[in-house]
Amino acid sequence: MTSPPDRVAVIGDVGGHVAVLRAELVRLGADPDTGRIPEDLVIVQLGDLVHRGPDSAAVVDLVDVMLRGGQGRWVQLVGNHEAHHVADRVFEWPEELPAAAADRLRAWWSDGSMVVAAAFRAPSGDFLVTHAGLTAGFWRSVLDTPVTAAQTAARLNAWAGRTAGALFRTGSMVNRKRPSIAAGPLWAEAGRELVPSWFETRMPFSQVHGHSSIVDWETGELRGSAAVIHITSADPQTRHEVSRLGGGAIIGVDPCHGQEAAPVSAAWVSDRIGAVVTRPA
Ligand SMILES: [Mn+2]
Repeated sequence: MTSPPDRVAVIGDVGGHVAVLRAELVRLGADPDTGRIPEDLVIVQLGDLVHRGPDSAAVVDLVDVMLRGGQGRWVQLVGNHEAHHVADRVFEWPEELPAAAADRLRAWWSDGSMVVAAAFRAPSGDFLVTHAGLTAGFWRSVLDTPVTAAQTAARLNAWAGRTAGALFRTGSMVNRKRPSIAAGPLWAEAGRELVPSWFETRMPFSQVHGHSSIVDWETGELRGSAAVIHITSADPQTRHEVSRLGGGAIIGVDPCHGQEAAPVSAAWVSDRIGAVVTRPA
């Protein structure tokens, strides 16, 4: 990267919907055919590229174009659906990815093209981006309370390329476990684990995540305890939700695609930013 970018766009879960991803890239001024990304922009895709929709292999191909053509301005994070192919399996999934696509996910993981976390600093705060969000319990007990988002991203990215470890710790979404305030950053459920985990702890920075939503976007209903609902607001035009806590905000951008694409989805775009951190320090 030659100069610090002005903006970061965080693209939520794609779920095998290549047409949705292509359209969003064009909207952001990127070129899905060459991978070119405007020089003032960094794009972070927060994982769960594959499964559910019809075109998982095509999504992997498109992201490969962006990684090659984006001059370092595409930051690919790992989601639990990528982890299913690059690490020990912790859940069953009925679909098989074509072997070439699964091989490519493994290559990204082993060569450092796909990482765990990104961090950036904007006028509105210091931000950590992970697939499912960082719970207070994981931040405390596994990461030892790093103070900045950049330090936290560096500690999380120390797991990049590995196939086992605390990174892959599940939560209540697997095997119907009880909610855990120390669920891992690939699995924490927004309404029952991620947001409540920070009720007793001042957030050291803000976060952007995908993976799950507090809002049922089909009905507009908020799911969770009264305390969670009280601090959360939702924008049905973008399918972004914001929970305001002491010390920062938790911003959810999972549009909740199913086998069919969600009717609306949009990248979350920051205000002016400083450096993006994706590698271990
Ligand atoms: Mn997920």
